[in-house]
Amino acid sequence: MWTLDETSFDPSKQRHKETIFTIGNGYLSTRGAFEEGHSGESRATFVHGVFDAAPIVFTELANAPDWLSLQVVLDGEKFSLAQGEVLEYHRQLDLRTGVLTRRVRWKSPNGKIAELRFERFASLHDEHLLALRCQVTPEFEGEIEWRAALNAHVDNEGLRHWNVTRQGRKNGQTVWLETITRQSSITLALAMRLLSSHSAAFDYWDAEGQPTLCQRVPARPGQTITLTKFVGIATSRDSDHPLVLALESAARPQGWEAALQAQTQAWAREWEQCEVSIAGDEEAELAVRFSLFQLLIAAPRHDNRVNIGAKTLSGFGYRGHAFWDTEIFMLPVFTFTAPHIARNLLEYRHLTLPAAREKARQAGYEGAWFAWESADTGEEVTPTWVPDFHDKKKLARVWTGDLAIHISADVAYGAWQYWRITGQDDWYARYGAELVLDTAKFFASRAEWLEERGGYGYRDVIGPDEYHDHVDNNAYTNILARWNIETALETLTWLEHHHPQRAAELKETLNLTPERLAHWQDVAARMILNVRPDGLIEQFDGFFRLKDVNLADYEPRTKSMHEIFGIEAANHYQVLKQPDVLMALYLLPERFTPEQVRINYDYYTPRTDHTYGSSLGPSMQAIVACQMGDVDEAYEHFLHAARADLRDVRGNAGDGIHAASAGGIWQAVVFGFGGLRIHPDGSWETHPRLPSHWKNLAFRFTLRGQQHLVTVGEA
Ligand code: IFM
Repeated sequence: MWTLDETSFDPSKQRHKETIFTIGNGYLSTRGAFEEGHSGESRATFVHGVFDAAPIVFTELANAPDWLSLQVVLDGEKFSLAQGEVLEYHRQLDLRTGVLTRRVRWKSPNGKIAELRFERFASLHDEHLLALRCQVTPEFEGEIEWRAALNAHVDNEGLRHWNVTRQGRKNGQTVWLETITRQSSITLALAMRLLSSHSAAFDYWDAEGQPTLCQRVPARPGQTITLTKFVGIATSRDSDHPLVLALESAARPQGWEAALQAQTQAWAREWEQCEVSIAGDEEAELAVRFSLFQLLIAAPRHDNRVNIGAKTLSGFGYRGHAFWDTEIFMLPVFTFTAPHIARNLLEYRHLTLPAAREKARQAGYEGAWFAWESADTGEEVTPTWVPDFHDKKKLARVWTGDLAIHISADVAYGAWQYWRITGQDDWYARYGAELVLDTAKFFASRAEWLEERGGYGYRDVIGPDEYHDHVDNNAYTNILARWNIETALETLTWLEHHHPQRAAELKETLNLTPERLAHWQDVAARMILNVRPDGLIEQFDGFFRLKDVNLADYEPRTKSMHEIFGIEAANHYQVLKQPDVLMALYLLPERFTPEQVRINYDYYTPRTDHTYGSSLGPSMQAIVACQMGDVDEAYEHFLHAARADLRDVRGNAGDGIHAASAGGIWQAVVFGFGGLRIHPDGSWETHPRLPSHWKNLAFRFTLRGQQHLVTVGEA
């Protein structure tokens, strides 16, 4: 199944639907708001890298000037779903082509009937081009008026980011608008070129910040009239002359059909890399394709200075900030299907090394400590205080920016995995190795010798399970930190053999003296891992002494256990927001036996808040369940992840796509049900475990430059 369909409009679901009908091209995304607008909408376009200062969250992606705006006036009455009567309605997002279509048969309050068909896409072929077409077929005799605009009067839920610098009309059918962000001084230019099926001249309304072109055409019953709106968009991040680039981009397409053909071909090439099909389960197939689509429209193709935010470019949630969600959940999708995108995302981390080093230095450590929430510069932008969910008048302290140190190992893991899967040695020598070495340096300096435990560990951290903060020796953190340090030592040996000059350079710049390397070895060898003799790993020091809880006693519930217990009290219970120990076991399968995975799976699974905890959890839980052979349970978790956005089961999809979950859905299909394993020597095999109703699963992946197609099940 390739389409997402909506056959009636329900204003109460508007924000959710705007999110899932988001279109984009890796340069920007536009939420699925209506061209004509609707009250209560959350209309937004986000362009990668266009951040501006904001209170509390430090910086946020600025909602760009609106390019969609189009009013259709039928014999003096403005088309709007808020009035008149909707006789027919169908909205469809075609994931194969990235085109969003809406067809409405509408009766105005005065009884004028017309069919309106809107189509739009953000060109994947030309990332500075946006295209919109409206076709109106009236059932009355009279007049139809188009009012097409560019609009700088937009905001981020109340906060305005734009000043208008200039605007104008280039020729009869083209107008333009230039704006600048208020604090970061990023110029953004838009140019709008209209093509009409009717020859009447356009009037220009020079409204401040809203250049508008209007055309009135005669309406005849059954005769379709068409308006095409091409919009060029560019910023000072792309060019010294963004207005010129915007005008050129808007002028380039020959017409709608030509632009659409280029779009269709570009998407066909995209899907060739990563297509997944599941016979026997339309919901699962749509969910994985939708997830891929959402990741692909957020994935920077030509820019290594940006990352993908936790809500992609599809909503205001998390303000465009990027987390470990990228390296652990989304990046594998790109590493295995579109390595050029993965490389851009990792190079962003490389470019933000100075900020990561500064963060470590300011806290009294060495090496690179990446920001838990990262935006344009890589500086820490995690809000320090946010409104408490129990009482919005109170503030709650957010500790992740101070304590979630595992982010550095997550970045290192992403870089190392990219190397292992793509085999790009030169890239690793130039970029990846430095990420791995400098994060290891951080972990070695942050480790404390804990005399009473006879080992090294990390006090006062937060692991993936954020229901517990200020914990000592979080299993995920310690396991990944040890892996990071060991991998750095191996990396250095590899560099010395294969890229001796680069090895010497990095030893010099990172001050990797023999004493330091000996210390790394010691830290890794004597890292506290909290493993009991039977293989069960304690999530952090003292976890097993916390109050145990039977989550079934709280059912039915509609809230997370964090909300039920309260932020402070949740610390005292053995309840997890998301898998923690299991995540480490999943990422480093060579280091744990199946028996050890089983014992940890059995312990932690019933203690995890799968339904209302983190959206990052269910897909990972599904993968480990598959590995355990619990396919039915795996499928339940998978469906929960699959429905986070498509059915809004968590009630917050309006804030934007759950990007980590989207990446996790692909991983669950490929590594979980498909059972794909890559061995250290570069060979691969599959251990499929398909749900009984899946007749066939097929997916593609690329390993060391070679594409493979895996098919499992009935031919
Ligand atoms: O990174 C996640 C975190 O693990 C759980 N809270 C939400 C963050 C952003 O998705």
